[in-house]
Amino acid sequence: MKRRLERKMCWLDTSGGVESLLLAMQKRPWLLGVYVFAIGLPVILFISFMWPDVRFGPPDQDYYYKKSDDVQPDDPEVSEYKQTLETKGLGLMRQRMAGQTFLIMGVMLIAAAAPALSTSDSCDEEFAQLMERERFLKSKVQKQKILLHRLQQLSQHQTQHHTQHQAQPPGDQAAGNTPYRDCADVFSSGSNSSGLYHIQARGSPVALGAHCDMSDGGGWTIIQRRADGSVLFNRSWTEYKNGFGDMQSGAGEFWFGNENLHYLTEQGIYNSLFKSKTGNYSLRIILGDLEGSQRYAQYDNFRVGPEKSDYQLSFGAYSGTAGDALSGSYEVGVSMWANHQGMRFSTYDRDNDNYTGNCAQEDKGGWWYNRCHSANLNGLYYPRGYYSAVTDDGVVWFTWKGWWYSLKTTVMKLRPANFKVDPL
Ligand SMILES: [Ca+2]
Repeated sequence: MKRRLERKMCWLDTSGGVESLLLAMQKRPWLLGVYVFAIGLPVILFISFMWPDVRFGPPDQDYYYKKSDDVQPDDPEVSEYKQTLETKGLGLMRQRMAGQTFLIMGVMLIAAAAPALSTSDSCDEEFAQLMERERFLKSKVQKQKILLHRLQQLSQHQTQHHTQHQAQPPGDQAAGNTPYRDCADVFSSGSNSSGLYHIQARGSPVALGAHCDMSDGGGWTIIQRRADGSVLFNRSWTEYKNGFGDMQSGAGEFWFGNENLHYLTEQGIYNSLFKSKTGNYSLRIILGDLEGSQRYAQYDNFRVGPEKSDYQLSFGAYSGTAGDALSGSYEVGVSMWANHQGMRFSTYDRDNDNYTGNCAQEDKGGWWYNRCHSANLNGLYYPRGYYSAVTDDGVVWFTWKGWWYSLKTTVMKLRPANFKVDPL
């Protein structure tokens, strides 16, 4: 339907007008002869019809005879002959008129058809251009459809990702500006539901998923979780460096990663009181046994150094209910070999401890071993609590359950010290 309309419009637009005729003659010079003939012949015929005395062509013998002055007007023979000649002249004139009529009709037909013939080519060209334009637009529409389809797929993917990882609350990150520095930043931006969020600590080259605990006062960035022994914690240096485990589910076991720990604790954006660049994070450790009891231990100024220091550990004052296992200050003499303060991180494939052997190998985890530990939260998971083994390789917090009890649950989480008044 659309093509037929286009063709009809083309004929209407180009079949008339002096301009189109001139254009047609420019393309086809022989049309000039047609028009000269079409105009000139009717003029000649009109003149010969109106003024018979004007002759075009050779003399007519009968006509000259009829006009001769030698013939006597009163002669009967002559009169009869004149009548015959007049009759013949009338017939001849009628024949001429009929011929002229046919000629004029023919010329008119040619004149009428010529513009149409001349314009048909230009119309076809225009039609071909329109068809080409239509093909071009169709291909462009097709490309746009493909692009739109891809954008829709991307949008769906992002929506699924968004749903899985918690809706991002309004704030700097949602506005595409500064990313969340930690879970306290997320909490301060208005989100108070626990789950996985994207954060990027200052200095960190990449953003990463972090589990945020918005209970317990909110704003906690979880750096370690043990829950059921489903994840192996006896891992290499690189794995501890980058982090491992189940970050997707809300209760999965994982290690946040030493590199991330370093960047997270290095940033000093929340220390408004002391303007200190480092050491302003509090570490809170929540421990649970098989009987359902929970204890906690908290340390101020928790910090993990860069990799060149082997992720050296430093922490401040202890508070809590589970005892100060990290410093080993619970018993005179113990801290000499069980204090984790200032210890460098060790894994089975990188021994940075103070022991002649390899603590990480013996105690089945990566940790800031000394010689070797009184806390081994990344140790081997024993599902029944109390265990017996060659070494104290369980999930140990000595000051609560001793070396031979492996804890059922552990959570290590960080929050800026001046985030808010601690509810505990
Ligand atoms: Ca060693």
